[in-house]
Amino acid sequence: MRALITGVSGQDGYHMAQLLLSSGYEVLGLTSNLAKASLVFAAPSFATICLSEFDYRKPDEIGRALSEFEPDLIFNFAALASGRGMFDSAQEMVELNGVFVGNLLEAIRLSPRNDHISFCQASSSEMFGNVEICPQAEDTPFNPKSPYGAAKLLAHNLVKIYRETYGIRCCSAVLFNHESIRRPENFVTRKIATAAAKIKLGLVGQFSLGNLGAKRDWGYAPEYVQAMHLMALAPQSCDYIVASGTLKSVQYLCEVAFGHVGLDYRKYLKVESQNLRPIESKNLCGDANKIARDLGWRANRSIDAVMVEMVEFELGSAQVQNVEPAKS
Ligand code: G4F
Repeated sequence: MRALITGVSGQDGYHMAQLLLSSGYEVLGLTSNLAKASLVFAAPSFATICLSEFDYRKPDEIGRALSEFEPDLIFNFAALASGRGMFDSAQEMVELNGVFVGNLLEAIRLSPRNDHISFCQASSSEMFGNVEICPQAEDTPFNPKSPYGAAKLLAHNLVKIYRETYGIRCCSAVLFNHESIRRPENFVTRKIATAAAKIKLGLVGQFSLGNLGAKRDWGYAPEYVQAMHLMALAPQSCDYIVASGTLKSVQYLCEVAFGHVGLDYRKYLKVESQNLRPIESKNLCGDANKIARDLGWRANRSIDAVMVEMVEFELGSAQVQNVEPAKS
């Protein structure tokens, strides 16, 4: 089997590549930054991944990639994300997170192999915005509050339209927050884990966050790509909520991470307005019963365990970076 992954060097692209390669797939990873992707996949375990530089603004390129590589499965993680950046450049956001998915679906529709392709889109809980209904299920109405959420909703709707109108095998996974050691530095879990490790090692004296009271439904990224893999293989294409069903605050994550290294986060934290959002999506908590019923998927690893794993990883990385170079 052949799988194509867009946005391959991001957190989810990385975990999906790892899952598929270990399951025997041939994998083509598309990236807008080949140098970065080559570093990400430099480990010997990734020797067989094929990486290709890709311009997401050129609609023809995706058609060419489909006809040259002939994938059976396609996973789209190419997206501008995130953090406060959910409110940056609405135009770029709509082009990459929305219009590109339209181009991808159109390329699948026009492919002579379209019967053999199954496509899974990484949708987002940000599409719900500030919802009254909690938890959110597949039939909860969307009401995005950020350009990021609005662009993801465009893509989500296009997937549904191509499935229902043209019979394309395509689905969207409505992913709630999911974390791992591959999270980029601008996300709150990574910020907290790095701060706990560096403060413990005496490398920095303080750290800054925004809204400590913000609550999210946090899960473990490697499990969430497993859910998408199951969805892409399912005989019936269908959208699913992929979530843990548990709400925790940013403050709670600080307590877990700093508690793990025996520190009180309150002594080191500065709340800074630059980390606050113009609007905060609220009550984002997913009801993942449908995917549990249909495909047997459930979130297992708690965010507490994920935070501990992230702190341990950061302790290891910070120590390696601070080892004195050997004297010749
Ligand atoms: O870690 P975050 O930046 O993730 P966010 O914005 O929720 O986005 C992630 O989850 C979405 C799914 O719901 C995905 F669509 C998206 O691609 C991405 O995976 O922020 C989480 C929470 C927010 O409530 C934010 O206000 O943490 C709060 N927060 C508090 N202080 C902070 C900070 N977030 C960041 N990034 N930095 C802070 O200093």
